[in-house]
Amino acid sequence: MGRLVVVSNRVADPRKPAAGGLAVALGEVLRNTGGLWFGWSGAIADGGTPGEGELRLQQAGVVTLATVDLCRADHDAYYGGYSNGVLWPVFHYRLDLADFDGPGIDGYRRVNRLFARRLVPLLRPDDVVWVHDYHLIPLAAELRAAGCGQRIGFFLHIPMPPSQVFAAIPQHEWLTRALFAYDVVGFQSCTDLGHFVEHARRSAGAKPADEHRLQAFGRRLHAQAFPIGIDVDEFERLGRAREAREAYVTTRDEYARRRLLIGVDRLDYSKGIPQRIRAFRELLARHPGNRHSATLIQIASPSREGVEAYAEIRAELERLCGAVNGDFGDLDWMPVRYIHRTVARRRLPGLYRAARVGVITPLRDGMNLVAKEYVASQDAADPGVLVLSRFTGAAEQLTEALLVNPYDIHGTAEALQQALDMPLTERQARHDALLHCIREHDVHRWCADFLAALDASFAGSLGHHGRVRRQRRSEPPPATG
Ligand code: ADQ
Repeated sequence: MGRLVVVSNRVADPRKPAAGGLAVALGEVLRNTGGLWFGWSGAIADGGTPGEGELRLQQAGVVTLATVDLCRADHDAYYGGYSNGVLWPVFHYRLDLADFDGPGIDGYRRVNRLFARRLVPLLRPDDVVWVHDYHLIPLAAELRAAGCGQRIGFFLHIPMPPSQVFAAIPQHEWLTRALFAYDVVGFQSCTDLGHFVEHARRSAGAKPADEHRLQAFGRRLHAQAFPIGIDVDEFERLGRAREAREAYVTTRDEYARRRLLIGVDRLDYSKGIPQRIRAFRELLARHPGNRHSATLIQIASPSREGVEAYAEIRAELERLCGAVNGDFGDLDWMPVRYIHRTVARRRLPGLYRAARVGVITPLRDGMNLVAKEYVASQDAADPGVLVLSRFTGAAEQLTEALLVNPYDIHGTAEALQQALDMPLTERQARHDALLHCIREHDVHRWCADFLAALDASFAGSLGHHGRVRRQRRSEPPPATG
């Protein structure tokens, strides 16, 4: 394989453990190929010119980090406007929250074009380019328009909605065409892949070429599900380290007389946190034996605070937690501990391990890695129980979890009770099966499978086209489209 070039909205220094499993896995391949990681620096240059941004190069060992600053107008339109005001809600089936009338599309387009302009001079002919996530859907089309014939793959970390939902985006045809500029497009689950294939068929008349390939717009695209995993060994190592052990002991001692449930999320409306609090309330109401005992720790890290829908969910959550504590709490027992903070990654395994139940109930989630981290952190001799939303990508794999419909508050409350009551032998059997599954589908396999498909696809597309042709850039329809 040639040099790997990773492109994502944010760039992580793969040497820093705080970067997480994805950065560790990508960092490993980047190190082996002496690769390049390209993306937004995270800096917003006030007063900068739209469509312009300085490129910075920095060495992290053998890996080159290449970042671009964005001006305020570009950042607001590309990141807050189109990526998180249109694509994120629609891809999570939330048409009600999408701001279709906003001016974001122009900035989205401009920033993708800027990234392509800055990236092209850094590329070598045999590079393999791997683009990540919804912020960068049109990047390959921009690179192709600039004459890039390299292998380019795309992985969508969030769900792919059904065709009828996706088609609500005024620019959906442009987005579909843009995806066909890649050689490989990867999805988290078979459900997501099915939605994409159906949409490509309906809106672009795409025809199946062979098992994984679709033909449309004069190109062959390899589309496949590559469920992302965690680095199980790295997470287990974290769990054995001092900070995780301290977090475990402190939490276990503090809640010695309680039965702990835990939820860990970014504070996002897709994560189903208010529904989770309502289900916990229902548990206390319907099963009074849990009073003075069951305690839910909900950690929700601040996220996209500039976007309106996020301020609303924060206020709703504070209200709900306050009401549960007011109605059910006592001088010596607070039923819900809501923490609006990011917990250090090193402490997470200890917290997960101290909890008898992991409550992971998003309304919609591409995969959900917290579910996998919870399983990896358990004591195999006395493991906790995973209660998991059936609307996560993880539910396609983690079938030994207690799968719930998070909209069904009563049903979720009953599953929480079942988890709290589950006998040891059943907990062990389920945990064993879950651990086996997350080991088999870890982040290294995800990385290797995707890159193998990208490697193989190149031969296919060359065979088809004879040589890579410079493509015309396609303009998105106006925002009102
Ligand atoms: P996210 O929506 O951010 O990711 P998720 O997969 O659950 O969701 O979490 C990613 C990482 O963030 C995990 O390693 C987790 O430990 C960490 N994290 C989450 N909340 C935290 C908190 N409060 N404090 C500390 N750490 C926290 C997107 C998609 C997901 C997909 C991932 C990876 O939305 O569906 O699983 O990308 O593809």
